[in-house]
Amino acid sequence: MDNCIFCRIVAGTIPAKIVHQDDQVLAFEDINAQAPVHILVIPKRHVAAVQDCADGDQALLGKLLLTCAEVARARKLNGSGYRIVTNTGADSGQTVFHLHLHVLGGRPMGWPPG
Ligand code: IU
Repeated sequence: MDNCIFCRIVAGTIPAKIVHQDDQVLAFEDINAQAPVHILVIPKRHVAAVQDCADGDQALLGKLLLTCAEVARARKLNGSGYRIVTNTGADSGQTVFHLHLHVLGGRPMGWPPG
């Protein structure tokens, strides 16, 4: 989608600090990090949010989670722990309507989130 900022990052027309990618998923540093480690993991194909996924997206959704675990492992977060978050819709605070999983770590997290 031409007007989607994350699709532009996938296309390479907007720069990002990419930490991992394959044919289906892309992981890059969040531009406004909320923790010492803050990485976004997205599908390369445009999907607005998890609520827009269907049965046929099961493998992709699993891959996104496994990619989160992989990037967290690469940042040595396994011992201390980390958080995986996906905001869905306006009330959640979603601001970019291309599905993304936040991987946050490197500091203790509070609960419940704000
Ligand atoms: P949210 O869950 O939709 O609120 O998260 C969007 C995230 O995308 C947020 O943490 C932004 O800092 C981040 N982001 C980015 O990394 N690069 C961008 O060009 C834009 C947003 I726009």
